[in-house]
Amino acid sequence: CTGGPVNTDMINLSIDQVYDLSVDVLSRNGFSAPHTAAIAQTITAGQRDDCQSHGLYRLIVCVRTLQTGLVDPAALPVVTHPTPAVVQVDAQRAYSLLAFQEGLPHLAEKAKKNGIAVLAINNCFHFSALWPEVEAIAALGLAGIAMTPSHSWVAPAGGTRPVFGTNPLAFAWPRPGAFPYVFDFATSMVARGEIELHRRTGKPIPEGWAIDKYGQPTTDAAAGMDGAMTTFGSYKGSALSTMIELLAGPLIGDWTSMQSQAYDAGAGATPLHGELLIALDPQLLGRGMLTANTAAAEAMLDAISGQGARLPSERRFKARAKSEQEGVWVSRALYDEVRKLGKS
Ligand code: NDP
Ligand code: PYC
Repeated sequence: CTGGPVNTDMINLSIDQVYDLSVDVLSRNGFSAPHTAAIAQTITAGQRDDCQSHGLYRLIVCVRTLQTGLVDPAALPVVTHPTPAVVQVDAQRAYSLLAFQEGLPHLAEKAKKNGIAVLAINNCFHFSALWPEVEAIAALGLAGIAMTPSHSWVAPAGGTRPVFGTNPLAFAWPRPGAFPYVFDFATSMVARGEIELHRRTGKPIPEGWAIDKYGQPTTDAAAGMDGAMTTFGSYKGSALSTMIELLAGPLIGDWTSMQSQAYDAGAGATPLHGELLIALDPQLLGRGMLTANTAAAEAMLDAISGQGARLPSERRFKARAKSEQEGVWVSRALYDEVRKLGKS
């Protein structure tokens, strides 16, 4: 989700301006106040952290999806408690973010009672990066894992026809007095949003990201979107993506990416499916040695960064600090397109 270089075609916005613009676009287009706030917060966080594929650009996708009539802009999530360690939130075909907000306190409470807990979100349209959610879990002192399917855009390693979604996997580990350790990546070579941004700006994509509809490697973003994206790490990414389909799909009574794609039937809406989140409590699982365990974890993480290797999310945390000081840079073309969506 990395950003591009800053140049004269870009304009500077404060973080508050990004949030206000998001609220304006979402509310004018018909999202209810709670959904508007939840979506605007996540889009603002994405732009602030220089995650261009999941920042302001996603407003265009949200509005386009709303115009298909498929997403419910106001449905309230319904929370149930099937077991002491499981909270299930039915998003009722609205976007996922309000369902996550509703489910998070229950997830944390259950993890702190049981050592481990699961939040299953069902029936949600899902456009967002997963790091804000695992970071929120880590902020409560818990380790967090999140995963979700999407639309079947990605071919399995060794194949040429799309089966998997871009299926992100995110993990956060709470660290004393520091940002948590966080990774969050698509199990495809890149997020679909990244290829879409290349297509929109007419840039070629690097070799290896996608194949065309004849199964041939391509550097043409549109041809790659018509064909199939590839998994990262060959058969390893393919297997991880399969796991995500199973755990965040049939395991929790929800759709695979193929089912989401079939339901969409060419409408071009955000994918509709489930999301699985797992929280683990280091206090309860650590055999009473929290201080020693934390020290061991810190020593291991320091051994990574101590040799100059960068930790995932370091770029993002640096971007966050910079944005908080200087605001964010947005391409004028994107800004103009987004602003038009807010005009009634
Ligand atoms: P990237 O390949 O850009 O990076 C993903 C992760 O790897 C980040 O944690 C990033 O940290 C880290 N990273 C990148 N480069 C390095 C490096 N050199 N050393 C160490 N760590 C590194 O992202 P993707 O294109 O795979 O995914 C982007 C986003 O898209 C994710 O947030 C994901 O959740 C979202 N997404 C959402 C989907 C959905 O259905 N909702 C579907 C697919 C993706 P940093 O951020 O600091 O660069
Ligand atoms: O960028 O791959 C992606 C994506 C799919 C759904 C939301 N983001």
